[in-house]
Amino acid sequence: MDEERRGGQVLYSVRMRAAQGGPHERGGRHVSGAERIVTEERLHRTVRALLERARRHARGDPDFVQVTVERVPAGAVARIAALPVVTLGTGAPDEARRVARALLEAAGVAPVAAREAVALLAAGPGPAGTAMRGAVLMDAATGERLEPDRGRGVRVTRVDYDPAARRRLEAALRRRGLRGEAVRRAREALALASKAAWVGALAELGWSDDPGYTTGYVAAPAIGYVRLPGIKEAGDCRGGRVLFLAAGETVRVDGGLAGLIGRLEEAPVLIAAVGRVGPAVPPEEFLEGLRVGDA
Ligand code: WAQ
Ligand code: MG
Repeated sequence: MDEERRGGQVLYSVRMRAAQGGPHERGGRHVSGAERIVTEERLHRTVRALLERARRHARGDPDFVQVTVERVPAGAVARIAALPVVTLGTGAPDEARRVARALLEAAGVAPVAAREAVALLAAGPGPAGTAMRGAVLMDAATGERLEPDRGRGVRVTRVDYDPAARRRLEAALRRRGLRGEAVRRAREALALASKAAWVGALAELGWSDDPGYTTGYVAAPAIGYVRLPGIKEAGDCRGGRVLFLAAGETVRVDGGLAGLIGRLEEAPVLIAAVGRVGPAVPPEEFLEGLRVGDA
């Protein structure tokens, strides 16, 4: 530890979760959650920022907030590249959801599973249409749900940017016109999606459960991180994330489904490189580009 400290190599995983009506495991309603991996120098201000964020959240005023700090050996942290980013010119839920299904199919998800995932997020994927705290895991071939706990889902945690990559990404997002909250949301969703892709997810679909944020995304190694404005109406509190697994392969290798869930939740990852952040593209043009790339 002393040696790690002298080299400036001690890192901390900081995780926050907040709920209303008691802790999540006692039936509290999920309000917010966030993850960071930071140096010791940034530890205190990160804890403070996550606490502030939990307490000023559009989904409500939490009466339970937990902030967990864990030291992680720097040598155990994988350094990966973020997926490239593009924004499509979608505007309304019907169109954005149709484009989401087409993107998922281009990434190798079966049409039945792509349709099921969109319908699930539209209805609220948790019990009785509530928000989950984590993601749905879905068999990309059949649409079958694979996560062990349908209320909680699987949380992709212990992922963050190194400070230089984070600055470069934020500057690139701003150059493409993102402002304020959108920069943070896109940055965090890109981190999650890039880690999930690195762990082995075939594709991902997500949009916020927060009523004011209406841009969602589809991400996959094959197509990048594709932003879809207007995927839900403002005021709608339904949303979530679906990670698609090539389940036939997944359950056979490296500890199977449990091993994959363990890596999604626990393997520490720092994003050290940022890819291209492209200008807005009309949806049909982007989909056509994928078909050409296929041929
Ligand atoms: N791991 C897995 N699932 C998660 C995690 C996580 N760490 N965090 C949130 N979720 C799930 C959970 O079911 C939430 O209810 C749902 O996702 C939505 O979370 O580029 O803000 O934080 O502008 O509300 C997309 C950004 C924003 C698009 C998504 O999600 C863009 C967003 P939220
Ligand atoms: Mg939310």
